[in-house]
Amino acid sequence: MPADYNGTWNMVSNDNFEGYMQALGIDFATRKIAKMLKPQKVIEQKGDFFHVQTLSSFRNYNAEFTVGVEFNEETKGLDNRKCKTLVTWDNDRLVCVQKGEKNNRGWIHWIEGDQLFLELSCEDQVCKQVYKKAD
Ligand code: 1AG
Repeated sequence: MPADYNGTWNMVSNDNFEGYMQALGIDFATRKIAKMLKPQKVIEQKGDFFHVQTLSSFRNYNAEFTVGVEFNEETKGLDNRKCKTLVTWDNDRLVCVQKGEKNNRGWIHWIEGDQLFLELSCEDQVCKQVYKKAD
C-alpha cells in the first residue's frame, strides 16, 4: 500500500522560494507577488493516480499524473515551459523529475504526521515548503 496523500494541506513555511523562482527566470514583479502567497494543496489520490491542485489568490496550478508514467507537463501560469515529467515512488516519497530546458529540475513530496513536505529543485536552487493538514 502506497502512502496516502489525500486531503487539503495549507502552507506553513516556504524557504528559498525566491531562489527557485530566480532559477526558473521568473520576473521581479511576479516574484514579489508570488513570495507573499500561502498556497493550499488539494490532493486526490487513487492508488498511483494523483490530482494535485495548488491553489492561491494569485494563480492556481493543476497537475494530474500516474506514478511511473512519463507525461508532457506544461507549467502553465508558472514558468510556462514544457517538460517530460516522471513521478516515481521512493518508498513513501513521491519523486518527480522534470526533463527539459532547465537542469536538475524536479520535486519530492513526503509526509510526516500531519505535515506534507515539498522540496522543489531547479539548477542549484532548492525551495523547501511545509504544509499542514487542514481539519
Ligand atoms: C509543483 O508542485 C509546483 C506548484 O509542481 C507551484 C509551486 C511553485 C511555483 C513554481 C514556480 C514559480 C513560477 C511562477 C510564480 C507565479 C505564481 C506562483 C503561484 C504559486 C501557486 C500556484 C509539485 C506538486 C504538484 O505538488 O505538481
